[in-house]
Amino acid sequence: MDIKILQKNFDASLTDLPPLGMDVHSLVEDFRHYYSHTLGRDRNSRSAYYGYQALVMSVRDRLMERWQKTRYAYDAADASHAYYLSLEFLMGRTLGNAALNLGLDEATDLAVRCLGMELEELAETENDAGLGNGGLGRLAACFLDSCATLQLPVTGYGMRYEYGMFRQIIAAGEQVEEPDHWLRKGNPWELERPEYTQRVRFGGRIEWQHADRGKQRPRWVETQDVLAVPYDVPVPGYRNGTVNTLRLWQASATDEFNLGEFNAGLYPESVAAKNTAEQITLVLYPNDTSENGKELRLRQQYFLASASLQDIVARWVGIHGHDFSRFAAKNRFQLNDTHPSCAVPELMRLLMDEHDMRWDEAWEITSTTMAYTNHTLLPEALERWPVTTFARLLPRLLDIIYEINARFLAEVAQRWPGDTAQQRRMSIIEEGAIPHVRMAYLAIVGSFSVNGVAALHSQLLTEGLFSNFFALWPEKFNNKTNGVTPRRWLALCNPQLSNLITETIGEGWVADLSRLADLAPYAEDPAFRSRWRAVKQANKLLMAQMIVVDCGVAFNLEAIFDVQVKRIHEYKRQLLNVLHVIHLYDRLKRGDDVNFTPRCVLIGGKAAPGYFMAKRIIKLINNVAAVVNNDPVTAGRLRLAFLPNYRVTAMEAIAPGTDLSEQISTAGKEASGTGNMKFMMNGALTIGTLDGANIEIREEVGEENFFLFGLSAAEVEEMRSRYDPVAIIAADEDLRRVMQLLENAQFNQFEPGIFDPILNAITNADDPWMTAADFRSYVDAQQRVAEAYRNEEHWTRMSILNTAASSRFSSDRTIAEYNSDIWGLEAVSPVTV
Ligand code: 26Q
Repeated sequence: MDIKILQKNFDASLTDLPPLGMDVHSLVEDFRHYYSHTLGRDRNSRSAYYGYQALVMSVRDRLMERWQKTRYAYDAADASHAYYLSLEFLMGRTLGNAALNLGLDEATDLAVRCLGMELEELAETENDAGLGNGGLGRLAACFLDSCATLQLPVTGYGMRYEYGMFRQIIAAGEQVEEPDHWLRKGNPWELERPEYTQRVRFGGRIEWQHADRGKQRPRWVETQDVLAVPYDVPVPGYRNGTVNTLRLWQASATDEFNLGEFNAGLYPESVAAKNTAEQITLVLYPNDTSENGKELRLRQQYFLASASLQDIVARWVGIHGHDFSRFAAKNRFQLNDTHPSCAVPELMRLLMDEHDMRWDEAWEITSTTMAYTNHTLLPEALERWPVTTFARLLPRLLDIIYEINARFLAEVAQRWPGDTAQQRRMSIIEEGAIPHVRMAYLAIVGSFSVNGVAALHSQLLTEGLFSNFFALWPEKFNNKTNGVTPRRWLALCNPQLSNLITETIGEGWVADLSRLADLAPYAEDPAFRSRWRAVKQANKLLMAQMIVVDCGVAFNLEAIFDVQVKRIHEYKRQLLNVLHVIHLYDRLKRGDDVNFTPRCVLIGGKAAPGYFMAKRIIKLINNVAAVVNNDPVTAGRLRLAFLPNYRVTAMEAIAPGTDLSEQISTAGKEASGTGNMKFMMNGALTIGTLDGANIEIREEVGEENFFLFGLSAAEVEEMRSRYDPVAIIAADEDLRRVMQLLENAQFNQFEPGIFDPILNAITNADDPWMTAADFRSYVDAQQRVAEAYRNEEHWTRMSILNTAASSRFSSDRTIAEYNSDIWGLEAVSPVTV
């Protein structure tokens, strides 16, 4: 055949491939083809692993065609685009979610059963993509799902860490960290894109060169360069033909090794540069608060910001040439906390140094395209970088930051004439023995939008941490209460409840969670309640099976499943939870057990490897568990288990089986929380403080369906100066007994003194988390929980009402608000009907 004709057909077929079948038969065909022809396995070598591989290839083909169509549709619509820049994307597993969103869930199930295997056992072979610490990283993943479901042109930019969040093992009650080499078996969900490789520069110095009209032009020279190689991950919307992109950067050395040194016999030296370069994406930092000053972390942050912006700007230039007049109208950058905030000076640098733009024009573009989301109020968590580190690593960026600051401080001086103290307070550069760059201030000054992640959090930002900036620019500040995707966190993780909901109110709720409100009337229907209860019991059984395997503790299915899973942090007060368990244990020991409601308490979460107190709290939980679970007096009535290696996939089994969700942070400290929302969607009741999104959860479900306790944020601050935990303990018989058990080493008989730091923290008048202050109120609320649980019908009614009232906490609602208030994007459908 003539090559010309072949070529023409080939081109046409690239744009106009016939769609792959979405029916069971097409899928089974492909599955068999990949299993036997591509992987070379047969009926004598059935394996879950190869079954998984074959299934992924079949599903992936169907993602690919939609992915391409989505890109074409965005291009054709000349659509505005938003970029979600984040050092973390906590994606978890992909197969089940991809099958659900493509509408292939039943077909995949049947295909696997043709091979005599179970879908679940195949899915279990997939590692979690654990490229994040906790809430902030998982929020980014939920947001991507919602953007694709709302058909918004949004691309995630992140890091392809070779090692994700460490695997947590518990040995002798203590946390041991193991590396998470999640890519070892390969990652079938990513597509390497070497053609879009970018070069990121570090170090060196600035040389000023004469340019035309007497202008000086900076040249950044003698740099150490690192290549950024993108890997694209498809992000399917819910059954709508859209597949968006998550682009993850991997660092790669510019040269394999230094040949000169290699030839001179200096082998280790010859590969040193390669190692330094590739270190950048080697491992995720496992801290969920800023560990300040670590140079590698700043390298990571700049690497992400620079590679992403270069990629975006290069694409713009490819289409529009050097005309940037519409750039600001067409692009938005959402900064996930300050971690990617180097993007502000980096965009300035690219526009000025690489594209010849003048300051004012570059600043107009930068400050109308950047938007910043804050995720914490804790002052110690705010990012600061020593100016010296910046000067060494990113000299040109520091120059630009100084210039941004100078112009900004002039504005401050105009607004508060003569008030130099105000200038010092608001300066992007914090003066002192070691001057620092304040990344949050850089992000605020460089952005047109600054948001918190729950109503209380946003209010506290404008009243406290950022009040000066709020006074200057009130219009910049806004709230975007977090949400979670109902696809993963209800439809996928809780098929039984999903089926019951769909049977009752139809299937529209998955893409429109407001429909869940239609469930509320059924709370009064005894037959429905009984079905609801049966689903919860079935989910409790599944959860208990996991717990017995992973913790070696048998949970009683009649008991309240009382769960706190999240990062271990003093402000989250896992300690308060343990004190309550000790109190219940003490009651049983004393025979104070009339109407005792059986309770099984599960606590799970990782501690930052360098966080001493958090690790000691894990040890306490495990030691208390060992005593409580082995004492015959607790039989059938009280259990405590610590779940090792809490992660996205674990939550998928936990949320459906939980009765009681513990959201017990010191008020004013938890920015939002998102686990609280997952539990609520799955019909758990919340025991919680007036903190973060708990407040909004309570508003939505009604105070009668929420167990409130503790001081409010205002009361916490008001009480601080006169806080006297020793007096509180003395006045509270229950707390006194709990403290005595701890002091008498009931939980550390052979480990003297190990819990002294915890005892000291509780009794310290300066305890920032005021654990003792809320103990009484917490125990009383738990007593109300226990009583409520004894009335099965009433509890079930409340459970239904929680799910029914959870629609506000869909990340679809959150993203719709980001879009209408910040991004202003138009939805684009790739389906040409
Ligand atoms: C910063 C610099 C150096 C090293 C690490 C970090 C770092 C990394 C991760 C700092 C913070 C984080 C993560 C913070 C986080 O997860 N915050 C949570 O965000 C959720 C989503 O908005 C909220 O629901 C939680 O309340 C908040 O704690």
